[in-house]
Order: sequence, then C-alpha cells, then structure tokens
Amino acid sequence: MKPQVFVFSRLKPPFLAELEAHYQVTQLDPKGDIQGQYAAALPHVQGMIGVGRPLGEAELAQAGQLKVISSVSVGYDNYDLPYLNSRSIMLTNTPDVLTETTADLGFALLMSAARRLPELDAWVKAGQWQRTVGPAEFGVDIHGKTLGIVGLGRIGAALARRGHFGFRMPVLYSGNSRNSRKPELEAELGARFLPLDDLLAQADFVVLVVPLGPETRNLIGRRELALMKDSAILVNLARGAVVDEPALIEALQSRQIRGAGLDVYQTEPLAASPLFALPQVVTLPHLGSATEETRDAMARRALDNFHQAMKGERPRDLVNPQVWPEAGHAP
Ligand code: 8YV
Repeated sequence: MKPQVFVFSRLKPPFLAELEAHYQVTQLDPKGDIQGQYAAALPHVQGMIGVGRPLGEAELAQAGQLKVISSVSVGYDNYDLPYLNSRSIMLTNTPDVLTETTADLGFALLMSAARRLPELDAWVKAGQWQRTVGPAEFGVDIHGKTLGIVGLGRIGAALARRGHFGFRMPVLYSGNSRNSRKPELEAELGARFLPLDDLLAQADFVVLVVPLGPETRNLIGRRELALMKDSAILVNLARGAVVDEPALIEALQSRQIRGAGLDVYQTEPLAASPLFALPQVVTLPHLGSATEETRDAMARRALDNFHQAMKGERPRDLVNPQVWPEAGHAP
C-alpha cells in the first residue's frame, strides 16, 4: 500500500504525476469545501505538501499519522512550530531558489513606487497624457539614494547587491538578533549595520525582508513610521503583519512618508482597503517568488524534501531539526 499524502495547493501536472508514482495522492480542490476536504484527508495522511492558509493544532490534531509537511515557500510563519515539535512532525521549506527573483521583485516595487509607474501607466491609458509631464508627475531619484534593509538574510543581501552594484546606493541594514551582523557583506558592499531607529531616520528607501515571528510582528508601527524621512518610501516584501497596517495607512494619508510599495498585507487576499485610494502606494498581490522558473524550482525543492522525509532520510531543508532524533530516523 502506498502511503497517503495530501497536496494542499496547486502543483503542475508533472510534479503531481511524480508524487502519484510513489504515493496515494489527494489534491485539494480549491473550489470545493476546503475544511471538509482537510477533515476527510488528515486522519489518513503521512505527508502533506503545498502552501496556503495557517495550519495549527486544531486541524493537525486530526492528522495522527502525519510525519512531514513540505511547504512550497521559504516563510513558515503560518505553522505552529512548538506544536509540530511536540508531535515530532518535520517541517521543510524552500530557501535559496527564490532569493534572486524575490529580490528582483523588491527592486521592481521600489522603482515602481519611486517613479510612480503604475499610477502613470494608468494615467496614459486613461487618455490623460495631453501635455509634457511636469512636477505633478515627477518621481524621485533612486540611484545614489540610501537603501535601508531591515533583515539582511538571503533576500536582503541580494537586494543590497542590486542597490550597491546597480544603483550606487549606500546600504544600511539592521536586524534584531545577535547573528544579524554580516561582516562579509560589510566588506563586499560597504554596508553599515545600524539600530533600526537610526536606519529608519537615515534611509531613503526602507525595505522589509525579515521573517515574521514574535520579535518582528508590528515591528514598524506609528513610532517607527514617525522616525522616517517625509521623502522616504517603505517597501514590504516580508509579511503584512511586520507592519501595523492602520498606522501605515495614516502615515501615508497624512504624507508623513512619501509612498509605499507593498507585496504583502495583514489579510490576504486584500479585497478592499483604504490603500486603494492612495496613488502613492503600489499594491502587488504577493508576487515575490511568482515567476514560471522560480515556482518550478520551489516545487522541485519541496518535492525533494518531501521524498527524503518520506524515505526516512533527513530532508535538506528541515526547519525544525530538533524533531529529527525523536522522529525515529536517527542519522
Ligand atoms: C510563497 C512566500 O510561495 O516563500 C514565501 O515565503 O512568501 C512566497 O514565495 C507564497 O506565499 C505562495 O503563495
């Protein structure tokens, strides 16, 4: 009997076929009764693969045989790690393969907000281009401006390189843990480590790329926004909950900061928001890693992790290595 697995987000047919060769696969139908499908599948599954809504104790308590969840994402803030650890359930993610594409998108967002691209694209298409552009359409320079990166991890470093080598931007960075300091990037890019408050006060572009966790929830609130320059632009590539969204909306409405480029929100999908009335805000639908090549690479990496875990091997991207010996597969 093949082990039963539950695929809880869309996988392209070749990836699904690969899983079907090894396991008995149930794939979530997003148009059907979502909760009902989870409830029917969970008691029987040994493995789950996908990306999606938060999964906590209430649901996973039904999955008595579950050994591994392979998330097709680098972020794993939607899982209750202490609970997974208490059950010795392995969690894997997909680092590295999305770093460059997500940094590309971060820069696209920064540039779109600085040069007001979506707003002016809509302006042209609405037939409003009836004279030479003037101050009402001007943006702000990007090259040579100070780039502040909050969280210089893999994606943060890729952004810093784009800023430094492509746009001659002085790079500042901050982070809130002891291993936030990156001497090799300081040497390579001349990046300067600063406390968050100082970074906020000095940067022209503040880009958030920290993982969401207890230390970073609402990291940027009313007080922090007030520290930023009134000419500054905030870019959020991380998670919506890193920013106090109502405070951001107020700061934008009152022109306390110049603009924002947002890929993530406190509630997704973002169906309606005061942000929609603000032309100085670029709103993207959580696109960070969403390219053909990168999503394929993420699926490949997630499947590799999944096969390893199901075979009893230690998966390459095990998020919670503390469960490894207890998982009964001592290396
Ligand atoms: C996800 C992401 O794939 O990897 C992450 O953490 O945010 C994205 O790349 C996305 O959440 C899928 O919907």
